[in-house]
Amino acid sequence: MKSFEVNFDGLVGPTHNYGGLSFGNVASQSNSQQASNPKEAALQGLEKMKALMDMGFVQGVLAPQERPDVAALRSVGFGGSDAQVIERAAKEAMPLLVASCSASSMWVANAATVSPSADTADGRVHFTAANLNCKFHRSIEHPTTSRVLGAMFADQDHFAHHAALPAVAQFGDEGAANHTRFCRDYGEAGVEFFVYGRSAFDSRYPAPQKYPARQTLEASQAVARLHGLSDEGVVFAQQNPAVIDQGVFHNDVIAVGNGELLFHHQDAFLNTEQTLAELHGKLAARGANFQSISVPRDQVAVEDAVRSYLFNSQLLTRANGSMLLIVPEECRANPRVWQYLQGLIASAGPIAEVKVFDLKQSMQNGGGPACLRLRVALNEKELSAVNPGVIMTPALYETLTQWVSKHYRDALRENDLADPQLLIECRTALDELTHILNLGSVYPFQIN
Ligand code: SUG
Repeated sequence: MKSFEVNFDGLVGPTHNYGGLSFGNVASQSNSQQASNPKEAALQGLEKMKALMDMGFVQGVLAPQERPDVAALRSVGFGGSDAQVIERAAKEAMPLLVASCSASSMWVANAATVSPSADTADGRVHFTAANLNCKFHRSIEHPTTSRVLGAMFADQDHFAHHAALPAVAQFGDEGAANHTRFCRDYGEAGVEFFVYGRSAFDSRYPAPQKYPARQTLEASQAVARLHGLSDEGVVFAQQNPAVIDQGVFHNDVIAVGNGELLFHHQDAFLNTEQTLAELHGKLAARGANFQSISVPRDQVAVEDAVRSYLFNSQLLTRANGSMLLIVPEECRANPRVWQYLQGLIASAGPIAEVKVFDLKQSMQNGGGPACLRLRVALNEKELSAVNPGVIMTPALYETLTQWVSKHYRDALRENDLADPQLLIECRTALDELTHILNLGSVYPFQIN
């Protein structure tokens, strides 16, 4: 049976703004308080989805969330009508209003961890929504994420959904941003690679000193257990704490993998040789020929990787078997990174082509091409069981582009978040979206 890797991209929500909410994420901190352009952000994301669809990849779309999250504000003591809740939060606790307005669900690499059916004990595709509990503005995503994923992958014969892990720092889970799957073919059993930033219960593991390590070993192990992965099908590795302290807040800021290839920075992992050897051995046992490309620090410093998001790229296998790297415009703007990429293409290795996309609106919050997509490997049968409303087509692209143009503002500043009209605009847009994508009722305002 044929199998595919489907990229589900997060559609940028109408409240996209620069709230400076993510300590440890250099872009989020340095662009705090700038005016954002939600319309441009959403259209940039849609352009990427369309381009991948036009290249022949199966492309999906993942809906944004209801923001401001009035329920989150109510849960911390703001009462009255919805408009009063927003007004009071704006007056008394602006940082909480900003957090409740974040469009951060667009970075769907953090929505969930997904294990394809070829890897799991019960032969179903497993999803665990990420609790994202390192940051308040992200910790409020998972209930709606679960409902949206449930509406997209509803068929219980093929899809199994797990609720987010316990909402404590010891089980900090950031989803697929710290998870990579290697395989010979998407439909064959592979090896799932979990990268964690620290151990919650074992003090022998080093931890970063300056910035938080969002993903714990214990969370990664829990996800592997929930998904029914075998010991032969998993590798756990610690991220280098020194790079977390330089702004590498997820593994997908320093490494990307696809098929049999891992493309990573020399300083990405704590025990690089051991990690690569384990991946090689376990993949060899699966009949796969694991390869890695290590980018040396004297060609691309960690700082350049963080600024350019070289590794937050999408590594895609084309029909002819060669690989394509989708990078953000910031890679072309960085002379060292761009020179490295020219050399990489000229080397006649597995990566044959680089394509550049303008994702500046998302990048300014630390979200590159890879953050914006959730990968789901599916066989033909599973693909036909996915809600067809969320699979990108030329007609859906047109409809979504018009929907964005109709409902989104082209400038948003902190003061605008206090406007109760913004909530009405968002709900109106999202209500229409659930019809376009055929999701049913998934948002709090549709349920309560
Ligand atoms: O969680 N930024 C996101 C970016 C997530 C990127 N995802 C991956 N690398 N997979 C985060 O830090 C910033 C929001 C703000 O500051 O307004 C933010 O949440």
